[in-house]
Amino acid sequence: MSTIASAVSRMVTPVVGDTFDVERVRRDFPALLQSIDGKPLVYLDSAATTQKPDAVIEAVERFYREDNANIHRGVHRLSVRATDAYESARRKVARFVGASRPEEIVFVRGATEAINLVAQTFGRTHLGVGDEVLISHMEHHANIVPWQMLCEQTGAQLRVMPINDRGEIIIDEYERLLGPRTKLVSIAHVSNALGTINPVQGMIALAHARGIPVLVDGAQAVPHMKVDVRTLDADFYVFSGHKTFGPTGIGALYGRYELLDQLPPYQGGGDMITSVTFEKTTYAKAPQRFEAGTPHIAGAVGLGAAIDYLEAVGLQGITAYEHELLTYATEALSGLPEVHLVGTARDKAGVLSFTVDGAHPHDVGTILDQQGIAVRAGHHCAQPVMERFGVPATVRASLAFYNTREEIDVLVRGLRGVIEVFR
Ligand code: C6P
Repeated sequence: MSTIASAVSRMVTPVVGDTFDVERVRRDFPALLQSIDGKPLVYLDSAATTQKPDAVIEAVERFYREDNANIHRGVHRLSVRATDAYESARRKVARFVGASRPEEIVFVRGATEAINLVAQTFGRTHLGVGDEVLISHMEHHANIVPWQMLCEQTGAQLRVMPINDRGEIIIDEYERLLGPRTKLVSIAHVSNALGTINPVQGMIALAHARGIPVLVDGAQAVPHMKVDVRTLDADFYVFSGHKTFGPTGIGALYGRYELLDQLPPYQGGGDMITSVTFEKTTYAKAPQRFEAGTPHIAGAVGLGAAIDYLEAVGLQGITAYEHELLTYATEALSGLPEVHLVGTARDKAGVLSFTVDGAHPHDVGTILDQQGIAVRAGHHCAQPVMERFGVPATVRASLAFYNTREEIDVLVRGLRGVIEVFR
C-alpha cells in the first residue's frame, strides 16, 4: 500500500453515530498540537490557510524521497511515476468537484492565479469597450483587481452588485444589473471577510437565462462543503490547495471543457505546445495549454492527498460539525456587548468577523496571540466590503473541522481580557 493510502487508512472514521470525533481528527494535524508561550495553540485562522494533516505532509515527503522527476518529458521510470502521480491528482480534483473529465482541471498556483488566467484569456477574447464584468461588493481583492486590470486593457467596465446590512447579495439588484453588456459574472461562493454563503446555483441560473457565463471563487467553500460544479452549472470554478488542507502554491481552475478549450494560452513556454518553429507555434489542447513550464508537481500530489483525507473524513460530517460550531461561537460572541459581528448572513460558513469597542483589530489580534489564539486582523484583502460596513478592519476568527467548543471558550475568555484592557 502507498504511504498516502496507509496514512489515510490509519485514520479512524471520525463520525461516530451523530457525533463528530474532533479529538481523533486533531491528532492528524501535528501543527495543532503545540503551545505558544506555554499555552495550547488555538488556531482560528483557517480562512487564511489551513493546517496540514500527516497524510499530506507524508505524501509530499514521499514524492521528493522516491518519485521526484520532471513530468510529461522523461522516458525514465521516475519521470513516468511523477507524471502518473501528477495526472492522478488531476483526476482526484476533477472527481472531487464533480467535473465531467480530468481535462477540465488546470493546475495553477491558487485561486488568485486561476482568476487572473480567466481574466487574461476569456476576458481578453470576449470583452471589449463598453462590455461589463459583474462582481459583488463582498469580493476578495483576487476577484476585483484582475477584472480592473482587464477593464483597463479592454475598455470594459466593472459593475458591482450591492449587499444588504447582513452581508447578503441583494438578488433583485443582481438581476437588474444583468444587462445586454454583461459578458461575465464573477462571485465568491463563500465570503472570506463575512462568511456569507452566496446562493450561487440560483445566481448562475439567472445569468445563464441571459446567456452570461459565471466564474465562482470557491476558495472559502471547497474546504468546508461538498461542491459539484455540474450541479451548480458553473462555467469556471476556482480554489486554492492551501486552504483545502493541502500545500501552498497549488490550486485548481475548473473550466467547462468546450469553453476552456477555445481559450488562448495564458503563458508561453515548455509543455504547452504541440510544435514550435520560429515562424509558427501551435498550442496543446486544454489543460496542457495553460500549464506552461514545470508545474508544482509535489503540490499537486499533496493536494491529491488532501482530497483523499477530506473524503475519508467525509464532507457531510465536516459541514454539519462546522455549522454547529459556528452557531455555538456566534452565540458566545453575541454574549459580549462590546463585540460586534460584521456579517450576519442567514446562510453562513465558519467565519466570525468582528470589532471590539475601543480596540483596534490589530491590538486585539496581538493580545489574543499572547494567549496562544491565532486570529487574523485587518481588511482580509477585502477593503471594499470593510468600507461598506464602515470599518477599516476587523478581527476574524475562522473555523475548520479541527476546532472545538473549548477553543471557542478560550477565545471568549481572551476577548473578555481584551475588553478589560480597553474599558
Ligand atoms: N483569502 C484570507 O485570509 P490565494 O491567495 O490565491 O490562495 O486565494 C485568494 C483568495 C481568493 N478568494 C477568496 C474568497 C479568498 O479568501 C482568498 C484568500 C485569504 O482570507 C488570504 S488573503
